[in-house]
Amino acid sequence: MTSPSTEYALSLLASLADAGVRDVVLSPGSRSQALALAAAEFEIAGRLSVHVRIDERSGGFLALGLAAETGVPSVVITTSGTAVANLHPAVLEAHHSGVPMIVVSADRPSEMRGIGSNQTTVQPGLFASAVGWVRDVEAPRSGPVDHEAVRTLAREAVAEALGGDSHGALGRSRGPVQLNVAFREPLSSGEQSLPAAHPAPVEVAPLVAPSALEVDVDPATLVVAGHAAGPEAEAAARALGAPLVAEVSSGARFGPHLVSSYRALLDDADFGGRVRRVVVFGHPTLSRQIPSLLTRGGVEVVVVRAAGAEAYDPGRSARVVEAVEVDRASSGVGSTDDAAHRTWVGLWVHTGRRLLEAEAESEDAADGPGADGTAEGSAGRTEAAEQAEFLRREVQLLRRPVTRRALAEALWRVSWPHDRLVLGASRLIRELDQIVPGKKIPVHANRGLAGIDGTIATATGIALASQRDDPAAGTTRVLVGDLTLLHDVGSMLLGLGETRPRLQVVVGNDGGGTIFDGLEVAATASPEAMTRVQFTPHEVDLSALAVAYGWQYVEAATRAELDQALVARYDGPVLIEVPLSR
Ligand SMILES: Cc1ncc(C[n+]2csc(CCOP(=O)(O)OP(=O)(O)O)c2C)c(N)n1
Ligand SMILES: [Mg+2]
Repeated sequence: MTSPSTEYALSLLASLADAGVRDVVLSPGSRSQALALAAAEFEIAGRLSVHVRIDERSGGFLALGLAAETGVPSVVITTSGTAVANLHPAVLEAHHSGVPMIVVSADRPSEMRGIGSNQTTVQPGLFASAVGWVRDVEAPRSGPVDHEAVRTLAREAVAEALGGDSHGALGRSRGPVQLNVAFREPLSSGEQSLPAAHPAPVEVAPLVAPSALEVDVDPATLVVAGHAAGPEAEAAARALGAPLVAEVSSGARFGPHLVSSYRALLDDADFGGRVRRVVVFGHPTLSRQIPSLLTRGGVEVVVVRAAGAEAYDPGRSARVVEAVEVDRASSGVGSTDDAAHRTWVGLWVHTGRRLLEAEAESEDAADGPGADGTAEGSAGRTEAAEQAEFLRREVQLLRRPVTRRALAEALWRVSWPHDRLVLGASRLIRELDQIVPGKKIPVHANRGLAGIDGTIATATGIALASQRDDPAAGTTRVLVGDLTLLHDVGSMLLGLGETRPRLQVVVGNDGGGTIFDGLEVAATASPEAMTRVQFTPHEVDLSALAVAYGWQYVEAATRAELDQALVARYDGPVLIEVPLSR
């Protein structure tokens, strides 16, 4: 005889799989045993991928990474009590970045709540406003399961996570939902008979009419692509005849309108100062120049609503629209191919490029050859001597320690559209944002709340999903600072039987959080105090951590070693440590 708990769990997982769910992340626990054991059976039957993690915080971010890559809601199953609360960071990030996720939290039945029962708290609504849809399901009783009711509930959960209602209309942003399910003893039974599959994936189609954007007669429009803006931003910049400022994780960092060194240009009166209209896609978070431009007087701001829960509107005065369509006719400007628009875009693009080149040259000069007298002019030399000199310099360069800039450049150089790049919060993502040229690399970053938590788990989810779904998928590389790695080091734990992703964790180790060295207060505060409470120094042996978790480990102290480490073939995940100076 199967228990009502197991019958219900089988029905629920079958319904979620039918509705389109593909990934289930779970952690061990007693109250959730029926769901976990059922999930294992669905995996054997090839109807769900199951990922097991001991730590729910890792599990939550793993689910976030899986959903970020697939666009399909992932399910994360927990037992009762603090286990549920450990999902909170991932749930918040999912809410703010618009990633669909279904939390299925197992709970005590109503008669056991509110009386001090073991491992029992108030679970429905635990995530407060970060979760828009919560259902508290009464513990299943004996008798046949109402499959139709379960199916409706599962479809509603999937639709809500995708930002729609059960009729498929897009109502709000994508994000996390919570299905709290009570279970009574017996909590499961060993016997499992899986309901037949009736796949009918829930689809949510946006029903919005795009708002028209006129091309300006005197060009003064700028397109900003923040995190996850997507290729629409690039297309809009071209259609509008506008320069494109695209953050590194925008998914729009390419094309002929892309502007380099945008921070300096936005600060300049002849560039940023001449902007009269900004069209924002995605969620910009990486510079102070963008919010400052959007809050300046005399600048019209159009924000195309991004995936996250809140529209980006630092000046609280933007026209927020769901989608845009460029309207050439009504502005009277037949084409953006006129001299005025070409000049406007060309100035931004060329000046930005020149600024970037000049910066690169000055960095090369700062740490380049010269100390040993090799930087003198080459007048009067033979071609062969010059060539030899050039090679000698190149070799010397390769032997140099890695700078943040060199690290960012190397990572960008080795990555291609079939790879995935994940960027942790802190200095290194900003380094990439400042210097890397346009290239269609899929870049992910948890920019909803820009936490340093969960980055390894998120990247693992992206690696696992991309490598499962795309036979041509390359390597997932995640670039993190040392504190970001240490914060989520538990996510390096891959239990026996878990798929080992093709994942490179590249850690720029400067012994603490050097981002805080750039705080204004660092100039006047006590250096000891700054070090102790902000930099938070450590001397963790990262190679020993890799050994402990059964990962491969490579130290890349020079540029040559780094290039080699990034393109080498590994069997499973690898930790690449790059020492950086504070
Ligand atoms: C969960 C969380 N806690 C704290 C912070 C604040 N924070 C931002 S960056 C940072 C330090 C990052 O250090 P590291 O990863 O070593 O990068 P570095 O700045 O040294 O390159 C901290 C603690 C945060 N963003 N998220
Ligand atoms: Mg650091």
